[in-house]
Amino acid sequence: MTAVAGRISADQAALARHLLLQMLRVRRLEEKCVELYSEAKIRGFLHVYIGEEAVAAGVLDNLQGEDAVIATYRERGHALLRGVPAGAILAEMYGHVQGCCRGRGGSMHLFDAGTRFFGGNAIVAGGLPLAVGLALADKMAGRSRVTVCFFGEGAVAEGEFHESLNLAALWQLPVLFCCENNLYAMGTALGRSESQTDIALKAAGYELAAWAVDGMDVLVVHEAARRAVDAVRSGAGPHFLELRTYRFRAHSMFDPERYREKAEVAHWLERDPITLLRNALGDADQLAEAQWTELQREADAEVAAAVEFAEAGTPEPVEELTRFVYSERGPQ
Ligand SMILES: Cc1ncc(C[n+]2csc(CCOP(=O)(O)OP(=O)(O)O)c2C)c(N)n1
Ligand SMILES: [Mg+2]
Repeated sequence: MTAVAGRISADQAALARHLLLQMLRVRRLEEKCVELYSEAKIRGFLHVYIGEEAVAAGVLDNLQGEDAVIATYRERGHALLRGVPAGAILAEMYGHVQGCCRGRGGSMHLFDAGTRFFGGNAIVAGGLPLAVGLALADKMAGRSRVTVCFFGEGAVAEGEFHESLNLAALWQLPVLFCCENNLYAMGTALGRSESQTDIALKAAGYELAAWAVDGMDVLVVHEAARRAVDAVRSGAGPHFLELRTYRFRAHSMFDPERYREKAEVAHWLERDPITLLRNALGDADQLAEAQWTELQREADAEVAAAVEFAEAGTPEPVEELTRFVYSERGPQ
């Protein structure tokens, strides 16, 4: 595995630039959401993914169209990189009908069956049993699909985590668990709630392959995820990645952040996954200033178009609000 810290070869440069753009797209969208939230254009909860972009970018790049993805309430980046249009995401944040859930889901419940992005889940660990169910269905139907489930390390304290890993291993299901270990569950540091803080070790106790990975180094994440996804797809049973990362912003927009030192945040900011990769590419003469400018322009243009789309949208008419309480498809 070549770390970002190492020199990037010419062969790797195209992939590295591609992943840099993916991370930048997420970063810019998240920054815009913070801005729109402070202008009260977005209401309700907002949990941003800034700092953790290498995880979603490195993992999702290895998936195929028929695979399935599940994430948490910090899921805009996962949705975007899975292929949900930025406009449909932002319109959802505005509560507009043009959103991917007609504005009914909002920040924590993005969902898009077309790209097999099965949420967005506000319940800590709530996605794991869903992922196991999707993987069980694929196994029973003999389909060679992979289900990838992202969740925070806070999920380890929930029963669903243990039940899901146990059943996935017992039934050898095609699922990849991706634990985004950013060291905090709201204001609770991992060591204050878990006697064993080595999460990969804990997962390995369920008899599945589990690796800890530097979640700030997108090339390392990409390589680890490639191996894991290939193994799962080839029938080698469930795999587990503990991606060690850090969120640069508060837990949500309502968090006064009294539980961590500024020096700790500053330390992790030095390992900003975007800066790390940009510098490594520059050091290897694989990213000219004009190329970097172009990547930023591309990410900014996508977000600007998405804002325009969301702003032009409309809320659900009041008379439509009771639709979808019951299925409109009729008996199957
Ligand atoms: C079952 C459940 N219990 C409590 C909460 C309240 N809650 C919301 S986010 C959160 C912390 C989760 O932390 P983690 O899983 O590490 O994810 P992160 O926010 O760090 O990405 C908690 C406890 C919840 N949403 N669901
Ligand atoms: Mg966490």
